[in-house]
This record gives sequence, structure tokens and C-alpha cells, in this order.
Amino acid sequence: MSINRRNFINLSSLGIAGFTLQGFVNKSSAKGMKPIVIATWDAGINANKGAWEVLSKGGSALDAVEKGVMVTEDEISCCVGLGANPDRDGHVTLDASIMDHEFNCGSVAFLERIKHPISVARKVMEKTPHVMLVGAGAQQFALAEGFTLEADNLSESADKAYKQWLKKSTYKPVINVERQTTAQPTSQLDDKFKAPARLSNGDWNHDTIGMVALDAKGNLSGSCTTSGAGFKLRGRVGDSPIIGAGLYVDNEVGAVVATGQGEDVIRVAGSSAVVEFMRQGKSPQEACRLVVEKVRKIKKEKAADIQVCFIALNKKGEHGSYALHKGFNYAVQTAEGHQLIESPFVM
Ligand code: SD4
Repeated sequence: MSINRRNFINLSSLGIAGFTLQGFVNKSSAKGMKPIVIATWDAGINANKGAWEVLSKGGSALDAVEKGVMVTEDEISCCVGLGANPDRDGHVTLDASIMDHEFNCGSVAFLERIKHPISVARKVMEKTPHVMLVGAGAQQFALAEGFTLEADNLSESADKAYKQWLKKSTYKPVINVERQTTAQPTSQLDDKFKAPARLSNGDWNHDTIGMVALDAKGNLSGSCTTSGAGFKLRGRVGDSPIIGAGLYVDNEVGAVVATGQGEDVIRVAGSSAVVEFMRQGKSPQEACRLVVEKVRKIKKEKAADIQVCFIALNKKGEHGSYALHKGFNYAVQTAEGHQLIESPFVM
């Protein structure tokens, strides 16, 4: 089953949030591709709006996915940008990656005190012969590129959560809590939109922003940015800056981005694996499902304690997702409108 333009609008206006289909179709016009952008979690709604400003004017998918996730990096939330929760030593450390339609890619990991890690990742891609810079070296590069060194402060909410966490000092990643999943037009969501909630025990759920887009020229690009796992060991790097794990783009096939327990996304080379299933002809949703199933299989009973999710967009503009557990959603923006889709899940 596919969703044509009319159904897409109807589903939005009816407020239908959760449905599991074998792929959503964004049909192209005779003149070119219809741009589309999809992003993880409900924070993806605002991020997509940033990306749409680029895509709707005929801009590139690459510019769109950078601008889009910068919106989230500017928000105070649990898991993205300098307002996010710190590592167990009390410092916010950021991971980000970006990839274009020609296998160009760049990433930064364990980056501190820089507001827009996604833009540093893009500079790594465009200005160096390397793919990845980490830690002090990444920061040094950012400063040389004109980025500002921000204060080593925690946001008010992160400081509160950190103090609460210090009381127990245990690191137990928790799978995401359930979200608001009622699809609404963006305009209605603006006022209500809140950064993802912290759990009452001060722990965090996983809320990376990952975004993939298709532009009017038919080119795909993707981006991913995060503070990683809350109260992580100092120096911990997740899947988000690892090309092939947290993000992968093959312009002949599709683009995929991951969220959830990064260690278990890395283990299965997650985003790359989803792309390969799409290359074999699987729909975006089915390709995501197969890799999530693999995570479940290899994690055995431990799969109950982790969340892993993928969103995928293929060359035709069809999209889909799959999660290990209930509660994951992703945002879609096209010229026809906006939608928040509840992901199917395996457990
Ligand atoms: C990580 N995958 O660092 C990221 C976390 C995440 O929503 O997705 N948060 O493991």
C-alpha cells in the first residue's frame, strides 16, 4: 500500500499518527523530484521546518540537512547541542556527522564547547582530506575555522538533572519513553512543542536528531547530531559520528540515519546495512525492520533494555522506519504538509 498526495493530506488532517505501511510514497513530478525531508523524533518537526526553508527554494539536500539539525542544536533539549546533559564528569560532549550525494562525509566526536557540531562536521568534509576529527583536535580545528569557544556551563535543566544523577551515579541507559504521537499541522504544534522530557529519575532517554533529505535535483544527503548517551563515561563516542553506523547515504539507493543505543547500532553497521537491504529492493520500512531484527537477535534478552531505531528514505522519495520498542516517531515534511509518524516496532 502506498500513500498518494490526497491520502497524505487526509491522514494529516485526520490526525492519524500511527500506521505501519510498507513505505510511504512521495511521487515525483515530471519536472524533477519532489523534495522531502524526514527527521527522528518529534524534535524533527522543528528541524524539518529549518530544512524545508532550503528545500522549498530549490536548495540542496546537503544545505537542508545542515540547516535543519542546527535548529535542534539551538534548542535546549536532553540530547542535542550544548544545552544537553553532560557526561559523568559534568561536561557536554557532542558527536555529529554529515554525508552528501557523492560519498563525501565528515564527522566530529567528543567535541566540547562548540555550538554547532554539524557545521564543524561539514567543514571537516569540505576542508580537510579526513572524514573524522575528535576531541581537542576537533575543537582546535573548529576554532581555526572561526567557530566560537562557548562557556563550559551546563544549561539550567541539565545542571538540575546532573545533580540528581550524581546522587546515584549509576549509568543505566533507558529506552525512550512514549511520546505525543498525534499528528498535527506544524502550526498547531509550534506553541505546544516542548523539548523532549527527562525521565523522573533524572536519567535520559535517547533523542538524537537525525535527518535525511531528497532535493529537487534528486540528490540525497543526511546529518546526525547528538550529545550521545546521558552521563556517559568521559570519552565515550556513539554511533552518530560513525559513517555507516549512525548515518549512511548512497545516492543510487537511499539515505538512512539511526537513533537509540549507539553501541548496538555500531555493532551491526546499522545505517549501511539498511542501505544495502534497500539496494536489494526492500522498501525503506522493511530494510529498517531487518536490521532492527538483527539487533534483537544478537542482543537476545538484553534487547529488552535498549532502544534502536532507523529512518530511511530511498531515491524515489519513499520513506519508512522501524524501532526495537514502541515509542519512536519521526517527522516528515513535503510540499503537501507535515506529518509525525509513529514507528512500527518489533518488541
Ligand atoms: C548515541 N545514538 O550516542 C546516540 C544517542 C541517541 O537519541 O540516539 N539519542 O548512542
